Amino acid sequence: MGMVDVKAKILEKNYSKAAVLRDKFKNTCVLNFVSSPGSGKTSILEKVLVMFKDKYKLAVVEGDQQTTNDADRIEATGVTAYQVNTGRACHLEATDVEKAMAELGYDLDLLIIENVGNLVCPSQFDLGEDAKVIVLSTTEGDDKPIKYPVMFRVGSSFIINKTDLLPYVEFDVDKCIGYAKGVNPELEVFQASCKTGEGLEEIAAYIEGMIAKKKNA
Ligand SMILES: Nc1nc2c(ncn2[C@@H]2O[C@H](COP(=O)(O)OP(=O)(O)OP(=O)(O)O)[C@@H](O)[C@H]2O)c(=O)[nH]1
Ligand SMILES: [Mg+2]
Repeated sequence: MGMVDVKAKILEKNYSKAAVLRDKFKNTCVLNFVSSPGSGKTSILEKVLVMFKDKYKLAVVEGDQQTTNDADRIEATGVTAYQVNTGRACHLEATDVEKAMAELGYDLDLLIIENVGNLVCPSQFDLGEDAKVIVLSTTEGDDKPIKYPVMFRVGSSFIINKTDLLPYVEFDVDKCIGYAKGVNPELEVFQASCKTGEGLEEIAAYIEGMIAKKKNA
């Protein structure tokens, strides 16, 4: 089997596993957070999920190559988290989520999956989610949406994080949003700062809307 065939087989197998997961997530809103390393995925979750923990049944699956740092950070806020270590792999696969769910159980209103920090590979692996939430921080360059268009095409929403750093970096927010919308006009865009709290209420409202949409589907 050639490399292309091997890759196609892996993706095909992942796709059917994800379909099984999606079936089991009938009553659970599932959001897959994707970004480069360090854009602030865990920071956003730490700030937003505390608003939900007494209101919804929720859990987080954390994907990193190594350490339980992110799951520990989430658990410290009182939200249940399950850490997956992917070792050499640069993305989570449906089978990782399946294993996590065996621990967490499917009786959830909201499941957040924080993918491995990587703007490329996670775009190809369906995890049974309702939406991919892309995070990009202002230190990464405003042209990322056109350099990594595959991810922006498959994403549903886009958070520009670390707006508190805008005075110190060359990052044109309007240009970045223009690029992102050029790739995917449907993207819902948010601007946020985990330092100042800007935009976090709007992100919380978006997630609550997604939970309600899933319940009423
Ligand atoms: N100035 C500033 N720093 C931030 C903000 N959000 C996160 N950070 C910092 O950015 C660094 C990375 O944040 P994380 O939340 O760990 O990022 P992540 O996307 O979860 O990282 P990985 O899981 O490794 O991909 C930390 O030092 C955070 O304190 C922000 O809005 N403003
Ligand atoms: Mg993280």
